[in-house]
Amino acid sequence: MVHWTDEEKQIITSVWAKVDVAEIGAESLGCLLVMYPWTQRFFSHFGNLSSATAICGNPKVRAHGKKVLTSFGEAIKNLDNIKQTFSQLSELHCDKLHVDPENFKLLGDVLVIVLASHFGKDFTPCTQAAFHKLVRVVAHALALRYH
Ligand code: HNI
Repeated sequence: MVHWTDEEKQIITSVWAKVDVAEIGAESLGCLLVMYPWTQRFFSHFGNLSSATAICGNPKVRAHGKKVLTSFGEAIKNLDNIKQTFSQLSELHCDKLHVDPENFKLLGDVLVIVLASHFGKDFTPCTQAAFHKLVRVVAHALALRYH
C-alpha cells in the first residue's frame, strides 16, 4: 500500500485547493491529444481534432478534460484508499472503453507538467515529486481491474 507522509498530504491538498479543474483539465487533455496523437482515436466522436488549435479549442475536449480532472480530484479526497476509489473506473476503461493503461501514465505526466507551468516557482521540486507520485498511484489504480 502506498504511504503518504504528512508533508506530502499537506502539499497535495494545499495545491489542489488552488487548482481550476476546468482549465487545468482542459489543458491537460488537450496536451495529451497533441503530444501523443494516437490517443485521439478514443475521442474520434468529439469532432475536430485536426490541429493543436482545433484540439485545444474543442469544447468537447475541454468538457471531458474537466470531467477527468474532477474525477482525479477524488484521489486527493481519498489518498489512503485510491485503489478502491478508482476500481469502477478501471473496469469501465478496460471493458467498455478499451483504453491501454499506458495512457494513464502519459496523462499523469502531462498533468504534472501543466500544473508546474501554472504554478511557476511555487511548484517546488518536492511539490512536483509529490504530484508525480500521486499520478503514478492513480494510473496504477486505474490499471488494476484490467484482465
Ligand atoms: Ni477516462 C471517460 C476518468 C484517463 C479515455 N474517464 C471517463 C469518465 C471519467 C474518466 C470519470 C466518465 C465515465 C462515465 O461516463 O461514467 N479517465 C479518467 C481518469 C483518468 C482518465 C480519472 C486518469 C487520470 N481516459 C483517460 C485516458 C484516456 C481516457 C488517458 C485515453 C487516452 N475516458 C476515456 C474515454 C472516455 C472516458 C474515451 C469516454 C468519453 C466519452 O464521453 O465518450
